[in-house]
Amino acid sequence: MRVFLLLVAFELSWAQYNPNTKPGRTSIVHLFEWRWADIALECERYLAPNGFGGVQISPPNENLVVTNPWRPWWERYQPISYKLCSRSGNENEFKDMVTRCNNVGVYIYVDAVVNHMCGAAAGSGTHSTCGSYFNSETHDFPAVPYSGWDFNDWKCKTGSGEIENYGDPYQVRDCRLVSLLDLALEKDYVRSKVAEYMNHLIDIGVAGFRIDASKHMWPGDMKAFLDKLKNLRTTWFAEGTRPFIFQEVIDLGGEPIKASDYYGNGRVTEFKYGAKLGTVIRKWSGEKMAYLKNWGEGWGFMPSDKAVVFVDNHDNQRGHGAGGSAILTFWDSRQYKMAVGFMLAHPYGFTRVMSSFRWPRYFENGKDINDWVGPPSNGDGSTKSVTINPDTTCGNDWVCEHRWRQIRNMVIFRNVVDGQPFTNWWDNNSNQVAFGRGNKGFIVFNNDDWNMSETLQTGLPAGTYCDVISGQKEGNGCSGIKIQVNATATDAFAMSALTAIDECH
Ligand code: QV4
Ligand code: CA
Repeated sequence: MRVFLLLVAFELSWAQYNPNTKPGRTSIVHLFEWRWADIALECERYLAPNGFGGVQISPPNENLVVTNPWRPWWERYQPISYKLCSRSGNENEFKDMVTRCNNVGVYIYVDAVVNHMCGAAAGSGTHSTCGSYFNSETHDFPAVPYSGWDFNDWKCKTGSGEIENYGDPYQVRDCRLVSLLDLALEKDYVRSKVAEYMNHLIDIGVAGFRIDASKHMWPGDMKAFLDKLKNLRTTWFAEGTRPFIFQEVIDLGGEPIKASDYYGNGRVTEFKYGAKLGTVIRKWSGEKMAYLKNWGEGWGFMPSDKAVVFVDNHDNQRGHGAGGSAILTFWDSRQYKMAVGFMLAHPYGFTRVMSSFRWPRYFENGKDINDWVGPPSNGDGSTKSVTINPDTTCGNDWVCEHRWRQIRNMVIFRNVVDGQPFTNWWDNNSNQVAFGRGNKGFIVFNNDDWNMSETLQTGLPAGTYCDVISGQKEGNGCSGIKIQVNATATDAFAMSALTAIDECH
């Protein structure tokens, strides 16, 4: 009997680390600020055919409408209610997206903002995305409903009511993050409301959650609402499947709150990953790619099976959150492609690809004063649709990094080499490196300022391969570089990635 109980407990918690993506699909993409109607189309026309496993979406619940500055992207992190009603669309559009994406095997991961409601100075009225009334002074959110008793004010001990010192875990969990009204998650009522919201999403068919601001919630309070979650819909998922959970905790070291405090609830975002990889690819602080030989836990990162990894996210691509100027983004496209290529080729962590919109970036004294600018929008504030150009890139200022050939092909590469060991590392003790993934794939990077001509051990079966960075397999040929793999070796010249699926013969 005891053994039986242990097994059940193990299965319940294990499932939350499992991203629930379809077998052979190993990455998700964050379609930041996209409309639900556009995501549904993208699942069908692009993500499913190219092997993407899922989409992280922007918060789907009703939020504060901020007009000064004009409709910033960050208004979506100020909840007013749990109605599915935002600039991305209404509940019907949300349901249509989930159904259509699920039907083509691309799953939806919701950004759940449950640590807080809107900022204390938001005021009162119906300036919210669904027109629900609220009053931030009296802490009234009748559309949930939450009232004064459901917030942490009495619990927070700082004079300002704000988090003043990240060295004090009590402040970080019980006080306000940038004035956002902090929910009393120790109350069963609040936990139930949060779980009700998340279960509503599970009923519609989502596969998991990014949990925003997890550092600002006690792991035990989170466990309490996570334990109330249902299993996923059996229309699309196996009986007994638990929602995938990944928690946003920024742990760059040096604070008492650690990413490891949260392993019991699910995976955790590994923010050291993008900060370090950016530093290496930029060759800052004496770093070089040769040092990537022991990338992963060897660099002090969390265990691979707990980590969600990414080169940049919606915060640090514009100077919010963690990582500072080391973070690589689409603005530095060549180095960015190298970083994303490295991430997708390397076995460490569960990978998330970023997909952004362009904004009028403008630095003053080292700070981007337009870091607030919201998604491409019309005069009335509604979000513009994602148009697709004849060359498959996106219009209307949507960047669509996930459609860049090198990134899309590396998403496929990761699927092909899934489960294969990290093998045949080579480096020139500088910034030329190469490695294989068993006998399925091989990748070469040249981030030095000089050409590279080497004969390398690839581990691949002999044959002719298409490099999927410079081009890809087209018909019986390669649109980019063609590489001959002899019995054991190949000549490689640039950043090249070879996969068995792109064999030319
Ligand atoms: C400001 C002052 C306050 C003041 C208040 C008065 O900072 O001290 O009391 O005005 O009105 C926006 C503004 C911010 C403003 C706040 C409240 O930028 O200046 O406070 O609203 O009106 C996003 C943005 C924030 C934004 C927030 C809410 O990044 O700038 O705040 O949304 O709209 C830490 C956390 C981590 C967090 C990261 C950014 O540990 O959890 O900071 N990351 C997540 C999300 C992020 C989001 C939040 C958390 C909050 O990824 O996008 O913040 O939900 O590292
Ligand atoms: Ca809190």
